[in-house]
Amino acid sequence: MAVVPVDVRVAGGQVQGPGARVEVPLGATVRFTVVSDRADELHVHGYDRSLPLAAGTPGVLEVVADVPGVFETELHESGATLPSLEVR
Ligand SMILES: [Cu+2]
Repeated sequence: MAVVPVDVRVAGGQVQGPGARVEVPLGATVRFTVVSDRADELHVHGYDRSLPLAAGTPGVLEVVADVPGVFETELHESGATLPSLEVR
C-alpha cells in the first residue's frame, strides 16, 4: 500500500510543511516526520496517535489511514497546527 510522507519542521512557532491539508487515499500509510526546535508531542486527532518529540531530533510516526474523514494534527506543547489529513 502507498506511503504518504508528511514532512514538517517547526521552529520558533512557525510550521514549514506541505500546507494546510494533505490528501490521503483510504488505506494508505501516512508517515509523519516531524522536527521541532523544542521538545513537544505530536498528536493525530481521530486516530488518537501521539509521539513524543525530542528537540531537534526527527520523530517518525506511521498511521494507517483506514478511517475516512478530516483529522487535525498538532503539537501539544507549542500548540502548532500541522497539516490536517483528508482521508478518502
Ligand atoms: Cu491533540
